[in-house]
Amino acid sequence: MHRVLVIGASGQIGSELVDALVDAHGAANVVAGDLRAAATPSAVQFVTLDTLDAARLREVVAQHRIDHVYQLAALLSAVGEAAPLQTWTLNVNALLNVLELAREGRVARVFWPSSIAAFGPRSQRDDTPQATVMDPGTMYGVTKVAGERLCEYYFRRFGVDVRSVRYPGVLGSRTPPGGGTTDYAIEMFQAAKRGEPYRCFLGPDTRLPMIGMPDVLRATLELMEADAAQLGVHASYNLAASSFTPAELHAAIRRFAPGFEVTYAPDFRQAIADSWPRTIDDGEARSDWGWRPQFDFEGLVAHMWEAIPRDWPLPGSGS
Ligand code: AKB
Repeated sequence: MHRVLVIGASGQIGSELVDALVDAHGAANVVAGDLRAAATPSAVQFVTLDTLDAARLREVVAQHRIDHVYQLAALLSAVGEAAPLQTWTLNVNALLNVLELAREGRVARVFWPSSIAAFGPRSQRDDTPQATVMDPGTMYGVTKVAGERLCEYYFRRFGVDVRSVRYPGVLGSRTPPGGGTTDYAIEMFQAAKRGEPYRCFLGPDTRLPMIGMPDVLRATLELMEADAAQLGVHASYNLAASSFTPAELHAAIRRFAPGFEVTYAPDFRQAIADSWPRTIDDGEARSDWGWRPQFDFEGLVAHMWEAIPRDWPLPGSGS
């Protein structure tokens, strides 16, 4: 049992992670922090928190006797290109503020997610290994590589217990994602559920690694509960579930919605996707802490079709 703080608790992953942590530690031991409360509030205490405000963060951690922090606040790959400096400031300084708390001994353990976006055009794109060239072309990816280096530095230099996985594109059904390149997959489900056609911003054959929210939550909690002595990676673990293309996803969704139409109009996000891995080798996560995905591609599509609400707003609809 731990007392945990989730920073970025109203976001796509945070809003669902809070409930998974309640199941693991009890509602009384979970605090949700964000700039604004989630649209679907949880049963836990919410605190207004700008993670760039180090003094406020320190106050929240002390007041709630927090020992584990999940730092999820970030700007993603596509929105990050419209505001690169803001992306650097938020993504790197938010992590640094939490690492400093751990260095000072105010929290015992930190979780911070990296991403497949940490890889780049010269990385091996198929079965991308744990250790390879990392030359991201987006500011989001640059912050992920910098964050990984910071995690390893704080572990080696100060003994900080910080744990991390490189999330693939995440498919959840509670809170829409906010400006990623892999968001097309969720948008495709949204459109199909509404009975509307979908215009995809990536080309039909763009293969990307993806993962469903139940696997994301399990991976995150399992890594945080793993015995520290078993963990050989102190930057960020590769994590894989399934990899698919927009055309493959379209065909799979048509089994539930036979008339569903998709057209393709690649935009600037195509170049981002083309610089990322197609498939990931997550052998070290499997051998160090026993990672196994629960959902394959077919299972993920069936799960999402059930889980995603019909009335979710389409991107840009303003609703
Ligand atoms: C994005 O597309 O930016 C994110 C990610 C892969 O980290 N979903």
